[in-house]
Amino acid sequence: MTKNQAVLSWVKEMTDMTKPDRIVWIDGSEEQLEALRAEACSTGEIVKLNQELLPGCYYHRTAVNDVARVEGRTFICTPTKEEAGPTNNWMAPDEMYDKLWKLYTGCMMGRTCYVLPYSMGPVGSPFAKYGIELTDSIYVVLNMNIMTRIGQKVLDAMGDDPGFIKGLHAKADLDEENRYIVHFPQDNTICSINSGYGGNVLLGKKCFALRIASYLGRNEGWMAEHMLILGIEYPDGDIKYITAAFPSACGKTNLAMLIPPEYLRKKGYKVWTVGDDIAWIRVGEDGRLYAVNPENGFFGVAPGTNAKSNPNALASTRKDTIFTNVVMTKEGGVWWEGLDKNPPHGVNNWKGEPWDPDDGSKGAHPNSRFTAPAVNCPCLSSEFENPKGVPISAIVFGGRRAKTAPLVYQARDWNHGVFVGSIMASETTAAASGAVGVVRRDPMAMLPFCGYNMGDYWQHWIDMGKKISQQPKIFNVNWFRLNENGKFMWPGFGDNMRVLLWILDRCAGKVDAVETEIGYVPKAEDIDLEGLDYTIEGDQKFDIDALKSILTVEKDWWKEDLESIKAFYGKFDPKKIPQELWDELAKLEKNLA
Ligand code: GTP
Ligand code: SPV
Ligand code: MN
Repeated sequence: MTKNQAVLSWVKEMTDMTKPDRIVWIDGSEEQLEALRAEACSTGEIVKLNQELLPGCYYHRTAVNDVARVEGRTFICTPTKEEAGPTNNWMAPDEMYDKLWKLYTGCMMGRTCYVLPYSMGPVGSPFAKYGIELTDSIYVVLNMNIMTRIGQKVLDAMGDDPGFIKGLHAKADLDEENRYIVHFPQDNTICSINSGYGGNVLLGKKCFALRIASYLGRNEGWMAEHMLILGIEYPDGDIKYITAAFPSACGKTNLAMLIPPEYLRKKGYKVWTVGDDIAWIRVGEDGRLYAVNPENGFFGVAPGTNAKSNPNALASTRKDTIFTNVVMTKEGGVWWEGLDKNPPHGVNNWKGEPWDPDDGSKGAHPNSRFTAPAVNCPCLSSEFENPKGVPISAIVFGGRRAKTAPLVYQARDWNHGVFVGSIMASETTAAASGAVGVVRRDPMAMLPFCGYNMGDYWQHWIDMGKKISQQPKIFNVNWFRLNENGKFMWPGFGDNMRVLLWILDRCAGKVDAVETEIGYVPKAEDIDLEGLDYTIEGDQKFDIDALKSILTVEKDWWKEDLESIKAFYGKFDPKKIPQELWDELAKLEKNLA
């Protein structure tokens, strides 16, 4: 399928080591994929769902110990520890290769190795980057077929270029103790072993499009970010684009596909999805920032997705979708917590055990996922395939904070915006293994995804700012403020549009704001509450007073935060943190004094 010597010799070297019984090159043809689906069905790896309800859809259960990204076992193996920085796990490349090569030796015996050429970004576009993933999992091949562009066309576009990203994935024994997700940025290489879960094994996604790409981006003068991309269409047809970085399971897919409140829809407002998880960003000829989505599908959180919260995501999953760790119904349909109020009875939970929905246990894993083709999305942007990307008016950071962070605030300028991104914090979620609900610093939502020293990454942000003659404005949002009883104060979901419109009004210089210690906060009356009908709990309706309370900057909470920010910055070699950010920290401290 290719004459590319670098590809051929690497495939030979890796398969000589892993010793599969068979090597199958994936050409991307529907016949080949269909044969793989049939084979995976025959072994029980996937289950064909009811084709009348869900045409082209399949069901998969992962091993019970393998349901989320494993940050503790994810490594960035740069030549020195300093290049990986204090927020990444590190091991010397030689030592790590040694360890991995031992684990890989013979691990595909009795199995088939699939050689999967894939493209991040539209094939042939000047911004696309190509990879080859070797994997012994049909589930991985089928997911990558949805999430990326795969097959012969990618090899053709690669030609003789040796600069592809090498990815080796083996399920091995799914042994947690020997599970490794390892990146060698200097070698363009990713190694994944002993896992079969999404972000650990779909190597185009977090491993390539964020960790390796962030490293490439710094060297080549562009950015790889954990960001959704959406367009807001005004009644006059003008479309403005926003990117937003929220940590895992903090609302990117939902925001990317939001449906505006009815009064705005009636006026002609629309929202278009360009991407829901990753943005590759470059400076265009006109000095503006342009973003492309390197992916071709959505690997979305299932729980909480329903006809009201995210009808576009739900519609995207009605055909040609793979469901992982949800509940399969007797009819061969799917269910998860938050889909509707009628859990199926007499079926098994995501683990395959008999499950009683009335005993309070969950049927679907909290990090259960759908893998849906982007083309299924009813609000997919017509710019989705545009190789030049879309021009960005605003960059939004955000996290899941019960308190402290107000609903929205605006940074004073680019450097302050980089500071706002660098001090992002969020409560941990089920998207990664470990405790849930613990506040941790997660700069730019990249803590688990930055492929080099986070201090150098911040410097790259500062440097990019100097190259952009028309800088986007930078904001921070928090949809997750809780009241004393632990209830969400802000309605969220489609109503987030009200905040996005304020953000775009600020970008257009159409609305004033209040300057506070942390940046610009809206005047409550400038966030349009028309038609909003949300009850926080009991008889507490959301109104302008509730809005005011979540727009308030509580100095005492921020003083606490300041201490935690200083402790976080304190983990770095002070010289690694750009002086601009030290200056912003000093300003914040002075403002809060
Ligand atoms: P990853 O795919 O892990 O990167 O997650 P994501 O950032 O795309 O998060 P997603 O949109 O899938 O949302 C995760 C969870 O947050 C779901 O359970 C949603 O129902 C919930 N959620 C999303 N948006 C909102 C919101 O505006 N308000 C509230 N209260 N919950 C939200
Ligand atoms: C995330 O955790 O941010 C995800 C899911 O988008 S995974 O692909 O597992 O990383
Ligand atoms: Mn994500």
